[in-house]
Amino acid sequence: MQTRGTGWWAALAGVVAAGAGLALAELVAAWVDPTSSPVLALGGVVVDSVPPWLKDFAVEWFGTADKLVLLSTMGVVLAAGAALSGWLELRRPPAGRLLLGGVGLVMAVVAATRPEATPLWALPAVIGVGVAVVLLRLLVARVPVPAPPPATPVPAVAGAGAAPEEPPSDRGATRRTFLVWTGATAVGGVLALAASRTLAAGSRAVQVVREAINLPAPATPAPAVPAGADLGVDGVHPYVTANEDFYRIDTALRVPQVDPGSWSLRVTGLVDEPFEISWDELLELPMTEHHVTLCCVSNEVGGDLIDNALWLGYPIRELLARAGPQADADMVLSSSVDGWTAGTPLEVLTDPDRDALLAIGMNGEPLPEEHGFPARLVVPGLYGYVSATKWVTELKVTRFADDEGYWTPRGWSALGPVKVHSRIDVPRPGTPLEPGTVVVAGVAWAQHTGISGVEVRIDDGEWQSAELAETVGPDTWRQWRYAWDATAGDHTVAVRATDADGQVQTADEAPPAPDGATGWHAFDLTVG
Ligand SMILES: Nc1nc2c(c(=O)[nH]1)N[C@H]1C(S)=C(S)[C@@H](COP(=O)(O)O)O[C@H]1N2
Ligand SMILES: [Mo]
Repeated sequence: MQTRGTGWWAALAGVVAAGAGLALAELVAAWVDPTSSPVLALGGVVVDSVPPWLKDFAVEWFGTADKLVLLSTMGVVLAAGAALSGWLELRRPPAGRLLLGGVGLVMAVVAATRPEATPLWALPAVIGVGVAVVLLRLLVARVPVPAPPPATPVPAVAGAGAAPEEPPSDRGATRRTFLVWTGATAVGGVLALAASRTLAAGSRAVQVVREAINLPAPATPAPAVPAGADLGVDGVHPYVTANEDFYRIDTALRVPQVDPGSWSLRVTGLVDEPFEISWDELLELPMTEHHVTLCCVSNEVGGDLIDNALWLGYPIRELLARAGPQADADMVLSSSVDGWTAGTPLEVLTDPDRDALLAIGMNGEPLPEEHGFPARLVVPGLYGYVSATKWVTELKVTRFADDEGYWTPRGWSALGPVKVHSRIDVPRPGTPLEPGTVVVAGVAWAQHTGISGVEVRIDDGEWQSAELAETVGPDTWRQWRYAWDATAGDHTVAVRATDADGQVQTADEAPPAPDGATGWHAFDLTVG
């Protein structure tokens, strides 16, 4: 079965050659632009082509680890392809090199056609795969070949010795040669990868700039958070979420690094006076501070893709007023440095009673890089996918009839107002409970309308009013609490909220796509 062994060596050669090529591509990418990595570019295409049901599934199962899962899956698929190329190169040369080269070509095209790409972005894949193809040939040529089957003894011919039989030690040497070449290639790949990481770390200048920023004091400060906004129930999500605990959702496989020094925001499209504003100009403007609860449309009933923060920013309506939107416009298409877009109703952004912000601060700090540094949009009352553009660089005033945001052609609604919802944070399902008073508590939200009531139902009983915590206003969630006199046995607990317009959270269950999940958060508990 030595022939099979040979195939495995060739597969190993394929994996090592392709791995070293990709590592080299990373190194070139670190020099071209960190986001030009062909692997990330390919991942970006996968992310962009994900249908809504698969996105739901990924978010539901892996939450914020969905990117890690995607990259690991890609790693496995690429490694399998590389192994196949090694095997093909051994059996049917040059099929292995053609496969590798073909994949490399696709990666080059993919990288060069990403929304934020320049033609130079093809370079990492071209160089990386060029080298991988050469390495593949070199390594496969050194795959240890089993000794030929013992030849039938050739009768000695006068004047010439019999062909000397290959001594076993020679085969060992061949294997050693292969392992030395393969090992050296692997070491080279690891060094290239390490060098690319060091280069990338050296370009962490943005982080340094961010840490040196002193945010301006707000001209319009937010009202103080009342002491009663947090009910102090253990296990209930705090009223304000710490930055490091704030949920993160975006399509960026690598957090965009945006230097405020070269950042600007353009206001364009159907406006009388298009203009551009720099970071320094923005910091001179009178800032507003406002608590807003941000929610993802992919949030399942009972899910945690929702958080609340204190944002500091400049009202978007002021920016739009300066540009002067034309009468036929009804939408603002905001774009991020990485090409992601959101379509937001113009009337929401120009509403004098709604603090839609071009935010630069989050809970007293400059925006964390993964939450959109240096500037993003925050719009009370709309799901993030139609409003909360991070790393924002352009506001294009346009029409729903002419433009659409990133998620709309992917099966999500063009309009995304947040639906009235409530969630039980404690007790968690499966917690052992004693008969007597059990505190049931959680949060409820209906951003920009506000929550006017929360009710709890035990089994098939009557809906009972819960106690509502204080809040700074209608744009944030609200904690609630209900003291349940629990009796021994199995029970079902459910919650529903009512918004300030009197709309009651529906029992009808709907999935997140196309415009947000509905239904009551309810589950079983065992007491005693
Ligand atoms: N540039 C960019 N901005 C984006 C997204 C994105 O993919 N890219 N996702 C949006 C979505 S779907 C949500 S729910 C919010 C999440 O913001 P957060 O990560 O700060 O919580 O960002 C929005 N802004
Ligand atoms: Mo989202």
